[in-house]
This record gives sequence, C-alpha cells and structure tokens, in this order.
Amino acid sequence: MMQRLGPATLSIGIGLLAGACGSSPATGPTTTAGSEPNIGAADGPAAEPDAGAPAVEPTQIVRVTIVSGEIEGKMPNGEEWDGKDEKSAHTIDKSLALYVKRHPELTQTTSSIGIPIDAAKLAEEARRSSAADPMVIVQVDDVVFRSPMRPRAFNPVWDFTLQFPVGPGYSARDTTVRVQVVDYDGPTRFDTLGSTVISVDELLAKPLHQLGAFGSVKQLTVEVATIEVDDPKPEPSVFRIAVPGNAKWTDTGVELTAGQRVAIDAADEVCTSGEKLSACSGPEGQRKTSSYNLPGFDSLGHGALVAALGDTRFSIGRDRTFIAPSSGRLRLGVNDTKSDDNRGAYAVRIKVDSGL
Ligand SMILES: [Ca+2]
Ligand SMILES: [Ca+2]
Repeated sequence: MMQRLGPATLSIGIGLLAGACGSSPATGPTTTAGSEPNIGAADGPAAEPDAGAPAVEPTQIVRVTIVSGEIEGKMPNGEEWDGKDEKSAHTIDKSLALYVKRHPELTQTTSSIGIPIDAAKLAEEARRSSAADPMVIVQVDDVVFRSPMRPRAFNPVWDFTLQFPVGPGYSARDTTVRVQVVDYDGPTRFDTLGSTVISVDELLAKPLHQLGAFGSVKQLTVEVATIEVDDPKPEPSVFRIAVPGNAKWTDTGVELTAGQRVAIDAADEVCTSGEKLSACSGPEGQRKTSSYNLPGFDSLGHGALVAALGDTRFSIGRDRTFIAPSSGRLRLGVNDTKSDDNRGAYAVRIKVDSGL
C-alpha cells in the first residue's frame, strides 16, 4: 500500500546526527573544538536578519524535548482543579491563539485541540475529571509548537520533541524560548498553569534542565541536543502513499518532529456517497460541508484531504507547505465520518525537509 521513495531515514538524515548527543562532546568525526555547540559564547556578530540577503543555511538544529512535569495537586486558591469552573467562559488561551495564528493549516480546528483522533472519549473524561490535563506550548521566535494533552495527569510525561534552526538569518542564541503549561478544560477552554522563559543560549549550556517552580508547575524536565547541519544539506525525504476514501485514517509511516518543514500535495478523486457523482471531488473537497464532516473540520469542504499528528488536526487540501505544528506519526484522512460508502483514493506525495 505504501511506497517510499528516497532515503528510508525519517526526519533528519543520519549524517546530521553527529554531535546530537549533547552529553558527549567528542561525538562524530566532524566535531572539532570549533564546531562544538558554542556554549555560553558571545561569539561573532549577532544573527541580523538582512532583508535583501539570500537565504542562508542554518548551521545547527536545536532539538528540545519537553520530557515530563510535576503539577501542584491543588489550585493556588486551595481548591480542587476545575472544581467550580463552569461559570466562567474562557476564551481560547492567548498562547494557543498565537499557535493557531502562526500555523494557518490549523485554521478552524481549535474545537478539536487536545482530542486525539482515535480517542475522542479521552477529552470528554478530561473535561469531567478534577485533575490537571496539561499540555505544553513552546514559542521560539514567532513559531509556536504544542505538545499533546495528557489527561488527568499531575505528573505528566509528554516526551515531546520540537526543533528549530540556529544560525545566520535564523534564531539567534539570545532568542527567548517561552514555555507555557496550560490545563485543558474543554474545547477552547484553558487555564494557564504557569509559564517561564529561557534563552537558547541557556538551553544549550547543558543537555538536561529542571525548570521550575513556576506558577502551579513544580518542575519541568527538558532535554536539549544539537545537530550540526551538513553542507550541502541532505535532499528532502519523499514519500508517496495512497489515501483511500473508505479508510478512517491512513498511517503514512512518516514521523514528524515539530518544527520540520513539510510539503504535501495530492491528486485524484474520492467520492463520499457511493455512485453519486455530485459527491466526488479532488483533495480540495466538495463545495459543500456535511454533518458527516470530521470533528474539527466542520467548515471544510466534505471529502477534503486532512491530516493529524496525535491530537493535532489540520487541513491539507490539494497542497500545503507547513512547519509541523506538533510531533508524532503523520496520518491522513478524508473529511467524512461515514467512510464505508466511499470510493476512490487520493494519491499523496509528502516531502519532509531534512535540514529545515
Ligand atoms: Ca482540566
Ligand atoms: Ca461517506
């Protein structure tokens, strides 16, 4: 069913992994004193984005893993979590709003944030419980990433990795990274548990950080690794798969890390109602919506190509280039909950940029 072209190595090419272990500086033949992460060094001129300059390759990729956390068992006022929360109509958290704004592919999917595509009841349980249901939002420069939600967890393990480039024209080492932990209270309802800031330079100073306490977050464990970017950088990995209209979700086998640049394009036709020709369309979807649209895609054309990474959903349509908003196995689907009467398949090409 799935045909892979290009290197079988996902995400970052193996060649890039030299020096990825922050704890062992003598890794790999390319690691010399000069190419080591410039820990704490105020080296050279700052990365000044020069408007007219040609694009410069990043020299390093920083990989940050939000491993786990520890949340206070009570709210600051001593009450149980979410004890009497129903009266206040929160709007979507400011950081989440920015997250959605910075990722156009997430447009109109906010009602499904935190709901995994294969465990819809999880969110319902989280909503009813009086425990914290934390997720982490990380902002680097103007790019924002989100970890999956961990329902009913005062000791959540996210194991959420994101990456960003460092080098001329990219994030500078004095860039501030903002880490915010929020509690999921239902669609578009979130409480801030705490937020903290740390610079890229501080992050790179050691491979393991214990952040906190901040707000109701007692502790947050963060791992950091750097990857030297090969010159020339490896070719993107390309995968071709078929997304059948009569499948719920199709596992592409492609693992994405938040921050990777991905381009997806699709062709061919899917019909969402047996032989009815008016219910056939390309990956952009039909001109109409339907009560059978998937959760989170209510206003998207029926039958359109959509994607999911864990509990993050987004629309693809005929083509979409994006920076992965979260991490995990990429799954693709057709915007139709009643898939058993569907015909046809979309032919999809996924291009994952190896070195950003
Ligand atoms: Ca909650
Ligand atoms: Ca159908």
